[in-house]
Amino acid sequence: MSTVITFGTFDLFHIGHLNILERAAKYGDKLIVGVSSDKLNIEKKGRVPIYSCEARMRILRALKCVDEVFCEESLEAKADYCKQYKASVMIIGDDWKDKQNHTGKTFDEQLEGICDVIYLERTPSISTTQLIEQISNN
Ligand code: C2G
Repeated sequence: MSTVITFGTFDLFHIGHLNILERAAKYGDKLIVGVSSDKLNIEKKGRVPIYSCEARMRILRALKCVDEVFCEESLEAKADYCKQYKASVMIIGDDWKDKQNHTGKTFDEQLEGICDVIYLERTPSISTTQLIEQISNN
C-alpha cells in the first residue's frame, strides 16, 4: 500500500488543480491532500482564500482521485504530516522545484529521509491569482 501526499490551497478550484491531483493519484494506491488553512494561506500568499478551508476540503473530498483530505495548519509541519500519513512520496507542482519554501528549505531538503519528492509540470496559463484578476476586470 503506497500513499501519495500533496499539499496546496486549491482556492477557486480549477483544471490545473485537477490535473495534478489526477496525475499524483497514479503514483500510489492512496492520495492524501493537505489543504492550507485560511490562516496559513494568509501567511503564504498574503490574502484570505475566496473559498473557506471547509469548502475547499469538501470540493477535494468529492473527487474520485482523492482518498483523504486534512487541513494543513503549518508549512513547517510538512515532514510530520508525511510521517503521520506514512506517505512514500510527496508530489507537488514544479513551480516548487529547487525553490526554497517558507521554511528556507526545498521540499527535497525538508523531506529527506522521510519520503520521495516528485515535481509534476504545472498546467500552463491558469492560476487562482489569474482567475481573480480576470473576474475582477470583467
Ligand atoms: N498547480 C498546477 N498547475 C496550475 C496551478 C497549480 O499544477 N496551473 C498545482 C500547484 O503546483 C500545486 C497544486 O496545484 O501543486 C495546488 O496549487 P496551489 O493551491 O496554488 O498550491 P500552493 O500554494 O502552491 O501550495 O507548501 C506547499 C504549498 O502549500 C503548495
